[in-house]
Amino acid sequence: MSSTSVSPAMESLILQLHEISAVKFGNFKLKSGIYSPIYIDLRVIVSYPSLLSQISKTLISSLPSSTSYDLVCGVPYTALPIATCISVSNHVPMVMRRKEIKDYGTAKAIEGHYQADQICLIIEDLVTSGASVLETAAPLRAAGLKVSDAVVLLDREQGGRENLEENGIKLHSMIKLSEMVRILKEKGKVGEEMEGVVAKFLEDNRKVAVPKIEKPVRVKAISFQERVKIAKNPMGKRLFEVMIEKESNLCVAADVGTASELLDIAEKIGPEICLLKTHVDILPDFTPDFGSKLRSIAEKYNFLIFEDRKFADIGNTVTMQYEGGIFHILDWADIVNAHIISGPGIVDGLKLKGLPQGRGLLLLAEMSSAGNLATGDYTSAAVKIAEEHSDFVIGFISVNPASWPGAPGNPTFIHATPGVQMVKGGDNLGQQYNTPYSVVYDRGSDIIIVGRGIIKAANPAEAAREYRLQGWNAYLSKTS
Ligand code: 5BU
Repeated sequence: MSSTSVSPAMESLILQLHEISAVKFGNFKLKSGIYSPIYIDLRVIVSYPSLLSQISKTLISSLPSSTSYDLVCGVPYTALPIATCISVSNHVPMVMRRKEIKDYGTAKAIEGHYQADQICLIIEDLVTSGASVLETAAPLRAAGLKVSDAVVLLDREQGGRENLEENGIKLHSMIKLSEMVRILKEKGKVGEEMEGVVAKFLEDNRKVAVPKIEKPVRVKAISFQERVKIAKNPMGKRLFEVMIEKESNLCVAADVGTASELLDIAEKIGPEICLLKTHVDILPDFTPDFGSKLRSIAEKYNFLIFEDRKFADIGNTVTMQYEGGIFHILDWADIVNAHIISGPGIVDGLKLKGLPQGRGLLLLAEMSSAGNLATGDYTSAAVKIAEEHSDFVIGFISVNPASWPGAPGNPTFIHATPGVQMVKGGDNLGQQYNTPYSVVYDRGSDIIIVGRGIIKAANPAEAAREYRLQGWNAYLSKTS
């Protein structure tokens, strides 16, 4: 057994835990499935406020001073009151991980306000295999938070430290189980025989494997058939209809070298897509009849046209950019998109021209590129503007809408996500890719936007079909 010295404060804490029967000796089945001669039940500490406060203070002060964090999150349920005390007395905001995701209202895995890239410290009462800490770390990480440290009252010394280390989490424990038993023996609270039984148990169970992490039960997503009924903008409605008719939630980003190549690729992939995305300003051979040519292909194959213009100016200027210039985008693009950097006036400007023509607008709520600034409050501001203009705004360019506060949000809005390829990765200019399944199923988007994954493929039509099937199957999985 360890002979490390334990502070008088810690000794007193251990004795108090024993006093309130938070530490019991016998034969107990643990969460990991193994039987243990010692059982620690810290749920009772809520009945002893001064002990709870003492534990919270000792826990936080046991952390190395180099540990930094912006938020704390307690592993439900036992560590929730401990995390709350730490949050309140140290003025650190807390987030809560839901154990069950509700099937009504918002279906969030994480409650509370946070921003991607914030560092979240996990608080736990005791660690055996580390599984509970990992179950909490997974949705925090999925929401974009960084998790690198967990602080725990008691380490049962059964592999938790190592299992967490393998998952990039450093475990800080206030006390080890062997130390606790040693103190209790020294203070005459357990006999020598029981101390031996516990020591043998620890020896025999040095490494408990992490049981398979159970994912929280996911709420069935609302089908496009339901959403089309409530869509407010005719173009948004039409997009839902096309997706249903073609069983496609694939948008191809036709970033090819010339207008003729673009028309050519539109013919090839037309049957597979619900939406074709253009960057008309990259086409050196653009002619005024480009729009009508593309529209006739779109009619033939029943897809919509989305010019990825990313308007960003004041309302008055964008009316002219939308309607005029060389490209006359308003004449041929069913859908355009806009940044909200200039404020809601941009939507008013575009709406002035677009709404009478039956057009729709996507707002850039997030972007796919590394280090982009469309996060947190910016994303929430986009949602607010969309709600205020839901007659014209049909949805968002999103990356991880499932992580937004209030997710899944208003079902009339469509989420379209760029940065999609068959394997996760990126390019060397900051683009970041996720797979069709993770974008639609895990991240809660509706439409996958795929560029180079299809247009650079040896056979774009075949690649488009493959992406369509992947995207559509992910949609079917989340709605069934
Ligand atoms: P890629 O070849 O699949 O990386 O092309 C992605 C397309 O989506 C490309 O046309 C981009 O301009 C567009 N895009 C994006 O990648 N990320 C964003 O956040 C937005 C648009 Br908005």
